[in-house]
Amino acid sequence: MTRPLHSSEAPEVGVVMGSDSDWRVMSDASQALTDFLIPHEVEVVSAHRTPEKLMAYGREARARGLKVIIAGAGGAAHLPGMLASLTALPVIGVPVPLATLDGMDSLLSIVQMPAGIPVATVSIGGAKNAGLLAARILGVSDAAVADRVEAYARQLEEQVGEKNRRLKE
Ligand code: RP5
Repeated sequence: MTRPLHSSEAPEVGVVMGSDSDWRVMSDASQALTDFLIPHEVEVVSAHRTPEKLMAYGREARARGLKVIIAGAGGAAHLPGMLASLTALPVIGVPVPLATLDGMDSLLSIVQMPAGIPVATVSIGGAKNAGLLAARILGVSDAAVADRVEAYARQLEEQVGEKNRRLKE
């Protein structure tokens, strides 16, 4: 499954997941990136079922021009941590909740990285924030993206203001 959005441009973010069954959660990351006009690719890479692909993806990501990797997995969720060990790119981990254990297994296996190999872990099922965090990282060196992040923050602020006005009507 490769769905490069804005396909005329080289992808800047790799959205990877351990299984196509993770797409129900990970599509939120892709949507956020699309909303911020960030070219990205989507790929299933399983740490356990496709270990050779995992190694190649991690080792080649930087040379292919990716700047951030968002990796989601559930259960024994080794994908984000393994990718972080294979690349110097920032890796954002998304714990995908499965039917058992409510995603606590995914969260703990992604967040408990050994010192030296960081994974920026978002909340269980927090794929949207993973996309937004990737936008903020890219925004450090891309003013147009940073402007969109600021505009989005103002939009959220206005929404809260509007809700407060309605409460008081
Ligand atoms: C993990 O196993 C995947 O990330 C997924 O969350 C989970 C179940 O995968 P499937 O059996 O649905 O393919 O590696």
